[in-house]
Amino acid sequence: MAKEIRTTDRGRRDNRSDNRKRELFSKAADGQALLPGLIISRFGQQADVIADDGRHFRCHLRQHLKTAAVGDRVEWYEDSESSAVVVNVLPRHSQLERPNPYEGIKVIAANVDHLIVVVAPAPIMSEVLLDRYLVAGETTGIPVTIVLNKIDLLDAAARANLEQRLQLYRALGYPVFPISTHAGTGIAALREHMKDGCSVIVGQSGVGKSSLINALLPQAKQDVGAISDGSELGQHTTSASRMHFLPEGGQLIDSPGTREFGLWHLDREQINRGFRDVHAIAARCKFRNCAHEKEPGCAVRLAVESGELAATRWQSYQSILADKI
Ligand SMILES: Nc1nc2c(ncn2[C@@H]2O[C@H](COP(=O)(O)OP(=O)(O)OP(=O)(O)O)[C@@H](O)[C@H]2O)c(=O)[nH]1
Ligand SMILES: [Mg+2]
Ligand SMILES: [Zn+2]
Repeated sequence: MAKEIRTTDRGRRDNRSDNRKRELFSKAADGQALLPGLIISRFGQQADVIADDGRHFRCHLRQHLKTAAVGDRVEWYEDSESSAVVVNVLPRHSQLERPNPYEGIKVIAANVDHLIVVVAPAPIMSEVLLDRYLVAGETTGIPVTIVLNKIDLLDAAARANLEQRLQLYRALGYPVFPISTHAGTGIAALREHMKDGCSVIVGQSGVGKSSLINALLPQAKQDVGAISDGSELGQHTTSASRMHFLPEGGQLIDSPGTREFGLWHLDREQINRGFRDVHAIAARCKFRNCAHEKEPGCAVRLAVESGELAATRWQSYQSILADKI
């Protein structure tokens, strides 16, 4: 089972302290084998790791690995019969984070490939809120997928209206999946989409995120319809983040931290990058630092007038910039 001992330096270790390197070398000198693995659950100073041979281990995390998150590829070793230790987190290709008032940035999930933003006609389908999630999503660099849930509530006219509103997002390059977790509609297509890679589901309260997780993973048994006001957040902080394996392939990370995703303050730079359409058109503004307000030669305002830029997107942009929501 033991893999070759690694004594070479690579990736992130480069900028770690000499102490850290000495520690690794001494570990190797002890004859301990460092094994590759994946964090599938994380709580306190511990993590559940699945080894590449499929065995599960509850591991302690070395002190300096506080930011290790579900989805991280790690190196670990068996300390004794009953104990294992993660000593190294390998470089990530993406991460989902949220600001934490006490500890700075907190990583919610690592190596995520799909950020799934759920919207629904009830409680309300709001472009401003969707755009806000898209801005937050764009800043992670993780490709965003839009899921329109509860289509069972729509008659033909309402359905056509929502499809038309979402056509704008398809044109911007975001895949849109209309589904109903109640009727089971569209779930198979979404599964197919999520098959390669690791997904995280985010969205406003009540859109059906827990219902969707249950539809994708019948054994998940998430609370549905549970009120998630501020008072509930406290209780959730103790529950662990967890990676689930989807039956048809792909993984799903479910973390209490995703509740707050996208709801933090966004700065102007993030907002500019987060609106793909505005960002592309702004390249044609006369002034490079154009605020698209009253500047002469503003291509963005011109695009709003000509209809090239959708009015709803422009309203969202201004409203998010003014931090009105
Ligand atoms: N009509 C209909 N209702 C749905 C559908 N999916 C979920 N719901 C209902 O929407 C409500 C909220 O669903 P949840 O799955 O708890 O929503 P959530 O996004 O997890 O909400 P929070 O945990 O508060 O963030 C529940 O009453 C569900 O039964 C659907 O496809 N159609
Ligand atoms: Mg829920
Ligand atoms: Zn401009």
